[in-house]
Amino acid sequence: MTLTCGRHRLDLSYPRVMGILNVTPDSFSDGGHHLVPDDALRHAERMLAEGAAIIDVGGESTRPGADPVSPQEELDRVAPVVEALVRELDALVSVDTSCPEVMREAASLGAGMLNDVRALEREGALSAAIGSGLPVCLMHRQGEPHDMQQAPRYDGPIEEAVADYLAGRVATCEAAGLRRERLLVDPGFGFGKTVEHNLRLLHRMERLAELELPLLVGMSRKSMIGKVLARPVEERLPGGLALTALAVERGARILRVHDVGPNVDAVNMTWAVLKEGC
Ligand code: YH5
Repeated sequence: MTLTCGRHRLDLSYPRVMGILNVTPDSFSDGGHHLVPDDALRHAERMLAEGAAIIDVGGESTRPGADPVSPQEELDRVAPVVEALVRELDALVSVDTSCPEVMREAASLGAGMLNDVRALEREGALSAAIGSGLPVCLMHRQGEPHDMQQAPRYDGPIEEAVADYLAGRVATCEAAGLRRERLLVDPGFGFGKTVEHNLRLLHRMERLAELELPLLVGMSRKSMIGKVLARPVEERLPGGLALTALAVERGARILRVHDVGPNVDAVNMTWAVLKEGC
């Protein structure tokens, strides 16, 4: 129930919140192409004060239709921010990357976790992750960001497809020498899934709990909320809080979110009720 994340230990005996820190040029920029680590640092500081246990730093936009980013560009975006968060805030930093070079550099800069939306499928990623010594989140997806939302379909129940895929990746990682104690799994909401797929996957998430690994979920502001409620991205927080409560009830142990304070309250309130059943 405790994950060793570099020099940090993460207690997962209760659900924790991971704050999202995007370092793509459209998020922190001075109007040109210079990232501003100071803004990123202040945003992270606020998320930690609001109760985030982890800061997830991502330099590749994996939104549907996003352009690919070179490893060097991703490294240039992510490395200064990881370094600053570790040095200035002693934060538990997770790095949202599929790129082996970024994994290695992040680990050497003091990151505590790797978060890979491609579940270490890129060439060299599995051995880079093993070498990092860090825990890794393996996420399910169908297709690649540029085409994944075109016509997602699954033969049979989606939760079975997702559970089978994740079990297969866990087996591959273990066979390569990545210890089970270092793995987390994530159903990958929005990654090659229709709204109906996403809703069913959350409804049946107990199927994924059968993998007996910590479950991480990311639904914050995603289009499943937008489509059900007909809300633009800036009005999706209440819908997201409902999903957070349901995910906690169905076994999620890390909630990856933009709005940390409100989600910490939703998690803690839900947990207070669930604890009564222990
Ligand atoms: C995830 O689910 N997602 S990046 C579209 C949006 C809002 C948010 C407005 N990295 C996940 O956050 N890592 C991303 O619509 C992730 N799990 C894990 N482990 C996409 C994202 C987003 C996309």
